[in-house]
Amino acid sequence: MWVDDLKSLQRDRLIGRDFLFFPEIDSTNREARDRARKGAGEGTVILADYQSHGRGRLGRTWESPSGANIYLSVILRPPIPPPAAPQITLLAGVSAARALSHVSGLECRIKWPNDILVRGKKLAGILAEMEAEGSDTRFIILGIGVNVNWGKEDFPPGLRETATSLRAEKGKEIPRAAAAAGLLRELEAEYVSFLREGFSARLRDDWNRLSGVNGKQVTLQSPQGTFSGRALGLDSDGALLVLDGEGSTRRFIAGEVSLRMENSNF
Ligand code: BT5
Repeated sequence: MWVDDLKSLQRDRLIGRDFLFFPEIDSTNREARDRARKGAGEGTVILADYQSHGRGRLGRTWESPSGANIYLSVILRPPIPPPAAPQITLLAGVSAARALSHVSGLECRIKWPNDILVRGKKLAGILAEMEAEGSDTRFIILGIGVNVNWGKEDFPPGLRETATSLRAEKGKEIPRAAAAAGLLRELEAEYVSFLREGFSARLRDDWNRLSGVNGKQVTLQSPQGTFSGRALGLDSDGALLVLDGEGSTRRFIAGEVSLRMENSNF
């Protein structure tokens, strides 16, 4: 069973020392949040084979068929102020892009703030949800969904043009245990260095190297309105810098912002 291999690999690590598997669940992020509220420890991983109500950002849905993909959530308790929480999405993006490139040989790129793309199509999504108490972050639920062996013929019609899976791109199956183990290993390494160094220049440079948006014309939708310009990359706090036609630069923090690339071929 692929999950048993995975559990034993994580036993001595921070991420995955408590590891729960559900053949079926509504949402691993919901389960992880409820457990975190009851005191479940940092590093607890909730993994599912199928989600009936997989969640994306801003009330969107994450398609989560059984037998093919990875749906997992990790409870994190970083000692950071709530405004720094989006940095967790950025470190997860670096970890996922690196791990999925490594296990598949494909070139996986980060689309700010929370997508992993291959050849311009969405392979994985990240949903980091924070709970704060005043100026303290109580916990962050880091949820990641990866399309591993989902067959193109099984994609819902609405996703055929925009989504992909490792198998669809490689033309062969990739063991889920290897993909998940690689992902958790990279997450552990990035999270441990984040705890030591915060959002470091090294992490920012790695993100910028793996970014599929830098240099591209983008349109951002935020609660404050729509803004178009050329994405320059992350600044030292992890905000995305975007240069508009008049030569002024605006900063965007991940959160309630959606980004569209004018030309998504990369
Ligand atoms: C995301 O949201 O990309 C975050 C997805 C996080 C999913 C994980 S799975 C484990 C954990 N438990 C949960 O309940 N959620 C997390 P967003 O950027 O809002 O993208 C959602 C959009 O992606 C949808 O509106 C669709 O257009 C598209 N989409 C839905 N399912 C997809 C899939 N499986 N593959 C690719 N695209 C998908």
